[in-house]
Amino acid sequence: MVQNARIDDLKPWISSLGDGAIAVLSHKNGDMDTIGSATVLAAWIGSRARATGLHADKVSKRMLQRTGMEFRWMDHRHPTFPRALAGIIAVDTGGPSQVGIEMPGDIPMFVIDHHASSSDQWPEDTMLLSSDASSTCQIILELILRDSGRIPLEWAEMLYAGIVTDTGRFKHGSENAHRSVVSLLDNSTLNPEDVLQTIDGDGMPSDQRKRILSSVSSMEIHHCGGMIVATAKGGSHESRIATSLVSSGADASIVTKHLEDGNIRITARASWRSIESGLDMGAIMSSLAIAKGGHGGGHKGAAGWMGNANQGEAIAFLLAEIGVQARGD
Ligand SMILES: [Mn+2]
Repeated sequence: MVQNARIDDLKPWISSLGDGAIAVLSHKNGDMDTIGSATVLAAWIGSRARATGLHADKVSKRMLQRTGMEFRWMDHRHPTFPRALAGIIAVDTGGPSQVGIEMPGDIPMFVIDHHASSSDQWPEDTMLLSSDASSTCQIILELILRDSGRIPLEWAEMLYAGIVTDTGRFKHGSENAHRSVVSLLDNSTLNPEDVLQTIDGDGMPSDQRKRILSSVSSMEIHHCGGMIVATAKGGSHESRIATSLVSSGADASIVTKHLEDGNIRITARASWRSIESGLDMGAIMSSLAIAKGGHGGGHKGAAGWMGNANQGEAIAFLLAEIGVQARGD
C-alpha cells in the first residue's frame, strides 16, 4: 500500500536511508513547479542529494541559468540515477507515468505532490505527501520555513517562479499562493519584478504566434450541461491555446495534438468558476485512461491525457463526462 505522509515525515525518512545518494526527480514535462521544487529541495537536503530529470521547459531553463541552481540532465536513451542510490523523492508528480523513465524497483520512494488525479498507481510502500497547495513549490517552502528563517535568494527566486507559473499568475488558488509569496518576501531579499522579467523572456517569434492564433480561430464550441466547452487542434503550444480559450470565455477547453509516434496528446483547462461548481478535469482525464487506455490525470483546472485512441471518440467521451459533472449527476 502507498503510505500517506505528512510534511514532518520527510526528515525522518531521509535519515532512515543511511548515507547513500538521494535523487530528487522532476516530472517528464519539466515545468517550473517541478524544476523549482527539485532544485531547491536537493539544495536544502545537501550534498548527498541531486536534482535530476529528463526535461526542463523554456521558463525553467531561463530560471536555472539565472539562479545557477544545480540540475543534472538525464539522457533520454539511457536515463541513469546517481551511484549508491539510497532513495528517490519525486516532486510535482501525480503518478509513475509522469516520471517518463523506468524506476529502479528496490529503492525507497517519497512523492511530494499537490492535489492531482492519476490513472496509474505508485509502487507498494511509496510515501505519498499530497497537499492541497496550489503548487509543489509552496510545500517545499513550508518544509524549509519549519527548519530555519532565512531563504537564500536563488531558492526564493526558483520557488517564486514555480508559484507564479503553476497558478497561471494567481488565477488559480490565489489565497494560499499569495500567502506563500508573502512568507517568501518576509524571509528573503526576493525582487518579484525582476524574476517576472525572466519568466516572460523575450516573447515568441511571430511564426509561432501565428500558429497559436490559427489554432484558436479553428476552435469549435460545445454545450455540455450548461457549460461552454471549446475544442481545438494544436500543432504546438497546446497549453497556451487551452489557456487562451478559457480566458476568452470558455468554461473548459480541450486541445488535441497528433504526435509523431502515432499517439494523441490531449490538454485541458477549466475556469476557476467551473472548478468551484464541481468540474474536475484531472478526474475526467483519469477516467478517459480507464475507458480508452493511455495515461491521464492532473489537476481540477489543468489536466492531460496521452495514448492511442480515435480522436473523435476521445473528445466525445470527454464532452459527455463534462456534461455529467456539470449537471451534477
Ligand atoms: Mn505543479
